[in-house]
Amino acid sequence: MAQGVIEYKDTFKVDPVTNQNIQYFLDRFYMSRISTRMLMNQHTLLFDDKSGSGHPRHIGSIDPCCDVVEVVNDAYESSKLLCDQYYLTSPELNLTQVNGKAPGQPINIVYVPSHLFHMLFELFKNSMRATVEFQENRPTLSPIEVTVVLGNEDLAIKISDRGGGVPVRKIERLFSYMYSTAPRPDMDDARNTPFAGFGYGLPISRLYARYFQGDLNLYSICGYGTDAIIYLKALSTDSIEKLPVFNKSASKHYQATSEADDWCVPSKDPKNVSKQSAAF
Ligand code: P4A
Repeated sequence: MAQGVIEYKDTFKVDPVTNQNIQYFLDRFYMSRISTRMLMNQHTLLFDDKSGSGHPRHIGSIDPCCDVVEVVNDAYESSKLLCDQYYLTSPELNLTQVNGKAPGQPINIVYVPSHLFHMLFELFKNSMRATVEFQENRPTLSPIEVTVVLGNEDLAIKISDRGGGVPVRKIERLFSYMYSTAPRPDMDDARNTPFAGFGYGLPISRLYARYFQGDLNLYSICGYGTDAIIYLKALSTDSIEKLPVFNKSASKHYQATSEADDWCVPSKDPKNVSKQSAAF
């Protein structure tokens, strides 16, 4: 898929309409893929003759008592391993947990731990990279602050870093298949192999969150740092599989986009500034 996007970009120019169409198509395509893989996985895990394989508490890949903080720690440690290997340093983890439903009790939800790990690992890699690169001249690195909160309806995981942040204008691009597709960096350069290459990490992570009715958002303060928040449903009765449908409304998405924009575009050409002010 990425190769296809690269070849498209090499042949045609990148425009907002194409970006929107590719985003719409690939979000739905990858959501179908997440669902298909989940179904295949459940089948093989549940009907495999090798009884006793897999976790005794799990139902296929679903953990009915998923320890969220444990997955956060696992994902942090895995990302830290990579970060130490490439930068010879890594930020510490500062974790706060608030169980708003049962104060003082551990935080457990019904969830697929591998999906949660995937999202957290991606966000930790981003936060570590931003922190190490932004604070390279400092003697100590600011820790990554993680807050896990279980409420009545939502479970939220906030990952805050002091990695310098991203301008608001560029946030959407971090989730764009088209803008984040770039030819792979030279594999000989060890520093550029696993830690770089933004790839599809963020858009796919957001799909994992949305797959069970959650979401993944980035709130960045340019010049300071970034907060990434994963929202999941606290109740398994709300965690319903989200799937695309392929109908008339879906095909309409590709047709109606060539019309003119319904918002004016500010001109960046300084020659036009006086003309615009004159109009007022
Ligand atoms: N600031 N903040 C983030 C990044 C920068 C960031 C960043 C420069 C940009 C690109 C990148 C990795 C990090 C962050 C947390 C996030 C996402 C972005 O979850 O601190 O890879 C190309």
